[in-house]
Amino acid sequence: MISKRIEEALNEQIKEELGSAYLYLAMAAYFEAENLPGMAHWMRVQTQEELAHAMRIFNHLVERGGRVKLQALAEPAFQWNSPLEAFEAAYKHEQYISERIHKLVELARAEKDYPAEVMLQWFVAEQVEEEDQALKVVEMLRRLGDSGRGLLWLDKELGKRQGQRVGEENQGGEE
Ligand code: OFO
Repeated sequence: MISKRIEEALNEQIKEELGSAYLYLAMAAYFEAENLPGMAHWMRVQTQEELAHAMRIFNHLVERGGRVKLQALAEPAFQWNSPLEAFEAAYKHEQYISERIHKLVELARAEKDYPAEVMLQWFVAEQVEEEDQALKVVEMLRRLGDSGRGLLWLDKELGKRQGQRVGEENQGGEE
């Protein structure tokens, strides 16, 4: 069984992961509107990853006899002034999520919930990668400055990101 405190905290984190998916989906829509398909692709892959993160916690709760309670999501931003501003926001968001994960690990330790702690260790490592990925793009965009050609090159590069894209599941299949 799982304690009420951990159950609540994990439910809160499911909301945060779904909120991350919502934010990146909004960014995907922004990049689509800006005619930057590579960046939109990057954000669609990121959205799918966030959904998988939420489901990891969802499944953990189910396996532990906890109850999943989904919560309302805040409306994400709609517009950014530049690709740099969007990726800076993504980086900042990942730093925020890392802090939350670290707090959850502390809580799991305090409650002596070792299964939750082990499950959360995966997220600790994942967050290092999440921050690194976003920061790398921020740094490249800063280096490119106002170069339009540079932006198109980077868009192509980001379009090569591996992974499943959100919205791709039913392509060619039945609804
Ligand atoms: Fe779930 O890692 Fe990003 O937010």
